[in-house]
Amino acid sequence: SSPEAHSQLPSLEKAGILNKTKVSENGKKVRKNWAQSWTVLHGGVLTFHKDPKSAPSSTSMKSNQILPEFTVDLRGATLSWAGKEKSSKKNVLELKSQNGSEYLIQYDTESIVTDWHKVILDTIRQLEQE
Ligand code: I3S
Repeated sequence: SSPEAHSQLPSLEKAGILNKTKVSENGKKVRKNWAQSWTVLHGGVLTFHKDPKSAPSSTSMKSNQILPEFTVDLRGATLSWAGKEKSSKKNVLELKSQNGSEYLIQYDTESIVTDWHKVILDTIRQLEQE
């Protein structure tokens, strides 16, 4: 592809509420911690924000402030529907980043998850084309 195409960020954008947990970090399993997250896809990066309810409220940090918790670079990432062995929840996606972190993404409304599945997969494919 052309240098111009390479410098172009993926155009797909989406935001919404999902349930998410990290399940491994740098190839090492970590304990699940399911929490709701304001999730934003922009520029080929998925950002999960902290649940405002769980954020510490101090004088310097208003409890209603939305703070990023994890960012996942979708370049080289893989996405699949998680099997029953990964979670007892329904509509669960498994996202693996190139650097060896794995996340589960879930929402009880199936159409919400199928929409995210499509947009994340399309973004991964856009990044592969560069
Ligand atoms: O894969 P696991 O270990 O069965 O995941 C469950 C646990 O993380 C559980 O918490 P603790 O065992 O740490 O207390 C969570 O409450 C469950 O939600 C996890 O399983 P699901 O099937 O919901 O992903």
